Amino acid sequence: MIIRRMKPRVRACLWLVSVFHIVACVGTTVPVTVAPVDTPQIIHPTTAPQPSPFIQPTPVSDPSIYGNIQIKGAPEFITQTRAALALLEQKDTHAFTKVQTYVGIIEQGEHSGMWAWEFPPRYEVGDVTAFYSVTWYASTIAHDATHSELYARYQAEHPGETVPPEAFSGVEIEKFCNGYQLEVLKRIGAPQAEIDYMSTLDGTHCDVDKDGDCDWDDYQKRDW
Ligand SMILES: [Ca+2]
Ligand SMILES: [Ca+2]
Repeated sequence: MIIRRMKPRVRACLWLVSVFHIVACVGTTVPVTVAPVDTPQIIHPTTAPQPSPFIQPTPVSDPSIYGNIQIKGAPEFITQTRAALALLEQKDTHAFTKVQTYVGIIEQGEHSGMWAWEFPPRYEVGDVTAFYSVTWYASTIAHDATHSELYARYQAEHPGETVPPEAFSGVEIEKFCNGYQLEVLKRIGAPQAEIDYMSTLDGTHCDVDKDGDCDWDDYQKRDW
């Protein structure tokens, strides 16, 4: 009797449940759970910059700056120096970090030498060295950064003292820097001829006039 008063669809459903033990009827539209109602969102005003409708021009980076290093010279010197620094960055993280720490300026010059006592330390490079090859040039930057590192370390350990030449230059120091340069050449994939040449150096290459020392006369006579 109660069933009779129900809507025909519900009645049929209850009949199906009782006869076939169907646990649910298709068509029962009463929702089991209440659907979540969207709560109104409070939009706070923001001070963040809004996207500009105009495309901002990409700032043109200065090619004479590479990390902490300023490169001074002709455009082709800057290009070559960037290639050498990029090679170190890609293939030899240790050397790249050292170079970025102990060299502030790489400048095209008459000869190649490290002005470790300047602020910032400056690696002057002759064209013979810079344009010999990118691998060779990169290895010389690492070599001369080692001179600068030795200078800076002595200075840090002996505040107020003049750094003696033997702390960062001379035959023994050259041997040390050559050893490091040889490792760098291997790590950056230098040609075997450059690795072999480096292996033959005994640290006396700085004594150009062969009078037993590495002084200003030798620097002036450098053809690299
Ligand atoms: Ca000499
Ligand atoms: Ca001399």
